[in-house]
Amino acid sequence: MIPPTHPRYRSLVARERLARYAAEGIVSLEGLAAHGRGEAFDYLLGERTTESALLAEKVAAALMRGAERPVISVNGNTAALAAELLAPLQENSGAKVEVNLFHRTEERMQKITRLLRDHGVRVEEGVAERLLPLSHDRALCLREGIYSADVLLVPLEDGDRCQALRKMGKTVITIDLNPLSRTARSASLTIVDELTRALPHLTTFCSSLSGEEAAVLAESFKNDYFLEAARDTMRRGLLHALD
Ligand code: PTJ
Repeated sequence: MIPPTHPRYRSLVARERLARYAAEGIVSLEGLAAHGRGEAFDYLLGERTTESALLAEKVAAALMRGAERPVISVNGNTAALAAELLAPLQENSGAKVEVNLFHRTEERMQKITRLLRDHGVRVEEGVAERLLPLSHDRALCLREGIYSADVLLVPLEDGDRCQALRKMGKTVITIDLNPLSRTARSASLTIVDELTRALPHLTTFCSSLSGEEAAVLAESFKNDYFLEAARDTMRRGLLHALD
């Protein structure tokens, strides 16, 4: 039991959760390594939502609200860390939720789907087809889900799939603590924030933005601005820590 007074309480709870879900086969072992990388970048960010990340979350909500066929793509880490945050986001954004895994097995697909459903998420069902231009199993998706989406939220994504989705003409929003990753650089919009901090903001903005404000935000953002702002915060964080 981790005491809530521990200075690193949030981080330790997240680790404990990921370890438990890894033991259950929901999170891949590779997912644990990916989380560690995320933690290192979050440390440089000051483990808080920066002003620019909050703006990116607002823009993301605007894009999702303005979409005709929004989809949230969920992997093992996202389900483990944020299953309870996805149902409210689905409710407010009107997005479909589809499970899409890098380390795909039928067993993991089922376990993750069950976990999400236990938390009130409506998960798309159907026969996955090899519809994305990728050689690995991330090419498998649902025709009426990811394949048909115009706007996709893909938290903790890998670079190849992000690029493939962009090439298909889709608007890709990612949540990635690493502003240097291929995903962060190739997405239409990158939220450089920790997943469980970002999702509640996104949910709130989906319901609070006026249609007019959403339209302006969706038209006028530049991903490079958000990446540069995150790099700048990290640069200053590092210099401060080393001083
Ligand atoms: O469940 P699966 O089989 O689909 O596998 C999922 C992982 C995460 C293993 C897979 O997609 C993967 O290998 O991802 P990458 O390429 O390591 O990218 C994950 C990115 O997410 C990295 O840039 C991390 O810094 C970042 N990241 C990790 N944890 C968080 C995060 N970003 C935001 N919030 C986090 N909690």
